[in-house]
Amino acid sequence: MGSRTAFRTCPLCEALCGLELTLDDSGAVTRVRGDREDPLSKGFICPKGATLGRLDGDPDRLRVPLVDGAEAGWDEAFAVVRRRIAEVVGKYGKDAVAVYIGNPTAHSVAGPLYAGALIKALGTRNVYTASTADQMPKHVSCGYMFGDPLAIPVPDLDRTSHLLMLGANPLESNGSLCSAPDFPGRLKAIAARGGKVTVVDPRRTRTAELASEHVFIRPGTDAYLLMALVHTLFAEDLAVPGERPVNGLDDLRALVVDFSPERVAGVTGIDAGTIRRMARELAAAETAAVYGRIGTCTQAFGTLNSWLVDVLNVLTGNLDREGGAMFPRPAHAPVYRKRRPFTTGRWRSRVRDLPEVNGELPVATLADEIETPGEGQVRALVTIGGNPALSAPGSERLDRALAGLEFMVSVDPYLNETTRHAHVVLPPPRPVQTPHYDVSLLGLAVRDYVRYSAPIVPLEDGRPSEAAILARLAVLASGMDAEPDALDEMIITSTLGKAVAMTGSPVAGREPDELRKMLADDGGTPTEQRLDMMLRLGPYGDGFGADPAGLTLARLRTEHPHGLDLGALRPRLDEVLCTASGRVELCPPSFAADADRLRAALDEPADGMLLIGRRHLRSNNSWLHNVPELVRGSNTCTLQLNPADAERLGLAAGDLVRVTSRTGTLEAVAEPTDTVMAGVVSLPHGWGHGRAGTRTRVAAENAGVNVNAVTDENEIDPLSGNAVFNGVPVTLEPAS
Ligand SMILES: Nc1nc2c(c(=O)[nH]1)N[C@H]1C(S)=C(S)[C@@H](COP(=O)(O)OP(=O)(O)OC[C@H]3O[C@@H](n4cnc5c(=O)[nH]c(N)nc54)[C@H](O)[C@@H]3O)O[C@H]1N2
Ligand SMILES: Nc1nc2c(c(=O)[nH]1)N[C@H]1C(S)=C(S)[C@@H](COP(=O)(O)OP(=O)(O)OC[C@H]3O[C@@H](n4cnc5c(=O)[nH]c(N)nc54)[C@H](O)[C@@H]3O)O[C@H]1N2
Ligand code: SF4
Ligand SMILES: [Mo]
Repeated sequence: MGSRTAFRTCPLCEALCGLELTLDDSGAVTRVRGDREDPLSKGFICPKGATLGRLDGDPDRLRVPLVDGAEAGWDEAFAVVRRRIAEVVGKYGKDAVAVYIGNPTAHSVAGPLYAGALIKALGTRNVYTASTADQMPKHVSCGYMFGDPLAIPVPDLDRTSHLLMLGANPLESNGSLCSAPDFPGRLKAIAARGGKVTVVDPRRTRTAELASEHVFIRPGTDAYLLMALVHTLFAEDLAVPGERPVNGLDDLRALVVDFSPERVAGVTGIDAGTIRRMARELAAAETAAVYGRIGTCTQAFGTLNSWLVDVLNVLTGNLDREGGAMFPRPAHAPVYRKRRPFTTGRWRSRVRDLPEVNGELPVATLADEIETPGEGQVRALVTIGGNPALSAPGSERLDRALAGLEFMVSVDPYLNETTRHAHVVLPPPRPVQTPHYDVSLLGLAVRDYVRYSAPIVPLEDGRPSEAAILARLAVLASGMDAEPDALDEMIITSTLGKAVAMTGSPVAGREPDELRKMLADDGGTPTEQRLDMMLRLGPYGDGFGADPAGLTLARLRTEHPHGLDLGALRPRLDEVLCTASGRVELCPPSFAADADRLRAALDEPADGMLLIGRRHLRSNNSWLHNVPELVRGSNTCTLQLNPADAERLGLAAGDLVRVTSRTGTLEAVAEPTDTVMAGVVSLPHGWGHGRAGTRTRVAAENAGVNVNAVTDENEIDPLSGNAVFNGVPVTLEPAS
């Protein structure tokens, strides 16, 4: 049998590795290797990427729509969705239809390009995403500090000489809000060039082991540590923001006065001398970057943490300079765009009165909105690539709530814990049939880089791409009687219309029809034409011929099939900054006010056992447990605890332990290990498979337990609405 080779970006995690796939005549993937010619990943690959072929060819993947559990044609399935959504809107109004968008949507072209149109067409305020179970605090902190929630500085890994990393474990996760293939190699290189990596984590992770120094911290107390670091910089005259335009320096100085290293040592478990040394090292380093990830976001003080991380970057003069924390410049995002300064709370949730953030409401309150009767109650749900029945805080309650919806439609390749509740499931095609361009992630990469992967295997007749599925949902939700392509046409027309009217745009003053024709002349699907438009209007684009050497999608496809390196990150704060004041806001009033909550909790540290999460290299949230190669071997869904705690509780390795919290109870296998600090227990998320009505056979045999049965949907970071997965108070006892 013949075979062929194709190249594409791995769609599974934020590392953006280039892959080399071998396919047989039938279009099945027979081998996956790292693409050595990819200028960013240079052949790096992990076990997940290596098994992409198994995921792609998974026999449990749905091939046709399901309507009430039975296979159906596409037209029939869309007709049911149209009718049922119209019914719910007719009876209860637009807010009765909620949307939940999950993590894989951030890795697709379809999500960023079409989900917004769907939300607009539905006209609902009930928008939920995995962001409020993840990085929303970072959006809020960057929104208020820099004016743009998407202006997230990333550590300049390849040039920094000092990296302070909190709540991140890139040796398992491969990095997040910092796209860097071979993150481990890049960390090792810091030490090799004489630099230092310090890791702050309640567990001695593989990343901590690789680091120059590991500092244990009590879960949920990073804000105290960060406050004390800022305190020390001021107290020792080490705060030097340099030329950067900043506001609020004096307010900040006053705010941190109470948080001396001595004052926070007890609550954090870190002695004052260590904190002071950490601050001095940060200030003394030639270049340094502070980087906080999910361990610091999914906390009661998630926004304060995310803010203070960048405060440290500013105060040590490292924001927006080589080797510090820098803003990538994605090729598809126009820099001439006008932006309104960021604000939250433009509307509030009905039941718990929680503020809207970034156009959405906290997933932690989705169950409230479904269960609580009254005007505006959620009666229908659209999910796109999400599994909140496992991933949301307090998810067992949400799982029950989903069962009570009048209508639910899911765009998802699997019948899993969430989609089993859907009346209609619309499966997107296989990864190799799907175009790939990282709209959401290229703006977080450690070098400016761009890559487009065209589909390798054509779609079967009549099978829509995921983009076409979302476009069709948007069109039907708007009540239009049009083809899905009409949506792309509207968006292209409106974008070009704005671009020609805007000073500073590369096409200012030109004729939109002429530009439209140039896109059409290059061919491609409507989705590709939109990508082409974005690239051509972007900072490296050809400006529709204005810069003949500039980027177009066609050029990227034909001349750079392995991706294109656009260089190391360059300072660009002036391009990014869009606060009302035009300066970096170092001490936004709502953050300063939230520091009162921090101060209040200082004298009442949580006692008892605290639960945190963890990730394993061979897993990816809830949905790679159906790949045999990734679940083979020892059980990773164990409750890790310190040997001293295990002994006190009479638990030995392999014993079943009952974990109880305010919201529920679960039983897990105990794994005593001194990598976890005393008083802390850790259980990974994304498990708890094998439920009735699911169709993921391998996962069912490796079910594990759902940690979110004991996390608490009532606990959130108030500024961002983000879920609190770390520092959950639990009690333990041997299970009989
Ligand atoms: N293999 C694999 N890779 C993944 C994923 C996966 O599930 N598996 N998921 C992807 C997704 S969606 C994301 S968002 C990223 C996340 O990427 P990372 O942020 O790197 O995620 P984790 O590996 O969970 O690392 C978080 C660390 O925070 C620590 N931690 C817990 N509580 C606290 C605390 O209170 N303070 C501090 N300082 N640390 C704490 C944990 O012990 C853990 O080591 O990973 C992505 N990559
Ligand atoms: N306790 C605890 N809970 C957590 C976390 C934690 O650290 N601890 N982490 C949180 C984080 S960071 C995240 S991001 C969330 C993730 O939360 P979710 O996004 O809700 O959950 P996933 O497990 O990523 O589910 C992904 C879904 O997308 C589907 N899917 C896969 N590929 C595609 C595709 O190409 N198209 C479409 N349409 N669907 C696809 C899968 O079948 C699956 O149903 O979980 C959060 N939950
Ligand atoms: S590190 Fe991430 S992007 Fe790279 S191969 Fe693994 S899953 Fe894919
Ligand atoms: Mo995530």
